[in-house]
Amino acid sequence: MKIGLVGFPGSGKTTVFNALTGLDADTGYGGAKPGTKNLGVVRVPDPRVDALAGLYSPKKTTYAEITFCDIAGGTGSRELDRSVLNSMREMDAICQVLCAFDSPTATEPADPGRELSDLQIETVLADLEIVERLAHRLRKDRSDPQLLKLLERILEHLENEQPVRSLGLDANERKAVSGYQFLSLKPLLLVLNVAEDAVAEEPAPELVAAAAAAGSGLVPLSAQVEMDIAQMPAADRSEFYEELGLGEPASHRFVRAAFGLLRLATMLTAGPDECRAWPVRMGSTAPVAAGKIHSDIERGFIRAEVTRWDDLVELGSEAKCREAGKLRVEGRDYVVQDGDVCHFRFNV
Ligand SMILES: Nc1nc2c(ncn2[C@@H]2O[C@H](COP(=O)(O)OP(=O)(O)O)[C@@H](O)[C@H]2O)c(=O)[nH]1
Ligand SMILES: [Mg+2]
Repeated sequence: MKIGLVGFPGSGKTTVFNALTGLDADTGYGGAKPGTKNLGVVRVPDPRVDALAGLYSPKKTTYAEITFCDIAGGTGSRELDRSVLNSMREMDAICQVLCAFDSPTATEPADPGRELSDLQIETVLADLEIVERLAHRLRKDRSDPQLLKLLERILEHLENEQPVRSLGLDANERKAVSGYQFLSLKPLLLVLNVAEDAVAEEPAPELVAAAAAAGSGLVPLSAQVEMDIAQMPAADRSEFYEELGLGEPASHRFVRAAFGLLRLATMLTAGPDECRAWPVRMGSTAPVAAGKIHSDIERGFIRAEVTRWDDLVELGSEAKCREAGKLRVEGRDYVVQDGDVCHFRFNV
């Protein structure tokens, strides 16, 4: 899964990137050329995988991963470079960093609400351009009246300056337009980058409301503090988190919010070879989830043997779970639940 960090210059994208990845990309004003990208991969911490690994002592333990892409935004203060919009299309989700700290070099006070609406307008206009062109073509050649009807609904919403995300498309409608990579339909997570001394404060109610209206989640954090701690030796970090009353690294809070926003559930597999977390879309049936592991398993799917991860850890083995009636045999219609440990039977 790939999440793009975007925002206006100086909002703190690269600082957030460093905080999330523990890397050391260059921060500061005016440095990065538009379209420059930093890439970093973060392991999703998961105590369920740890517990299963404790049980099986597997040769390999694999966590889910998120790739972060810090996309530099351009030089004007309220404009994004075209290359940024193009890079955003390649992402599974967008994280906009909103500046809420008063920076010594800024000429105006921080206005995160305005940054949110400015970027929203840019993505809405970019989508509008595509939808107008498509709708025009479909009106002319009359090849797909059903798609045209859907596009006209989207067009009207965009003309009202609303993101496609808030239109409430159903699963089939989303599928019908998924190839167009609408920017304003991509899941959006907002990071509110606050001053060091404001971490404990609740975000302003107007901003919370604006985030909700945009169909997005809001995670407040102080990027500078989090970056400084993330770059310390691991052994020193927890002391600082406690001292600052932060409890846990921002990356943990961020990753949880991102999973919820992307509507991902974690399927687990466990055994002496490997214990592993697999992110699957919520609502995935057993064969579809199995296809994440290998397309052969999806194709030859016979059944899934499912235990809950905590039952398995408590009872100690699949055999014990079977005896205790805690191992279920599920067919191809079964919808995989977050925290299911699945063992698939399949024909090759
Ligand atoms: N005081 C303070 N400064 C920050 C914070 N986050 C970023 N900065 C500073 O703001 C400047 C711009 O940050 P940077 O991450 O390079 O922004 P980008 O242009 O969005 O990548 C840098 O000098 C950072 O050190 C923060 O939470 N508090
Ligand atoms: Mg930067």
